[in-house]
Amino acid sequence: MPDCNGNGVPYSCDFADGSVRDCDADGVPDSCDIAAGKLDEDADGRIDACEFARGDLDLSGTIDAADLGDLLTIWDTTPAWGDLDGDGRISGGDLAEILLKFGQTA
Ligand SMILES: [Ca+2]
Ligand SMILES: [Ca+2]
Ligand SMILES: [Ca+2]
Ligand SMILES: [Ca+2]
Repeated sequence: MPDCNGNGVPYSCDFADGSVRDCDADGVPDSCDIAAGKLDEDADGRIDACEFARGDLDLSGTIDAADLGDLLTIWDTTPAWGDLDGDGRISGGDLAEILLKFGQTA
């Protein structure tokens, strides 16, 4: 079994004991995904795509007014991120998701 994070434990065991996250569910620990080139611009150890998917569009760690502003900036477009309900457009469903999570930690 691969052990990309070098802790001597295969991924499957890391997952089993909850010591690693796999927020994008591709079977590779987030830390390894990031090491392999997935974006983590805010360097919090979480793949930015996952944070976007949670609604934290500015990677501040919380869902708040700034994220709402970002959503409105990309309103009615088909960007690579921010489509929280997965319908392919930034629209009312995504706004509802942000409002639902408003004030939460990403
Ligand atoms: Ca992963
Ligand atoms: Ca991040
Ligand atoms: Ca935010
Ligand atoms: Ca959408």
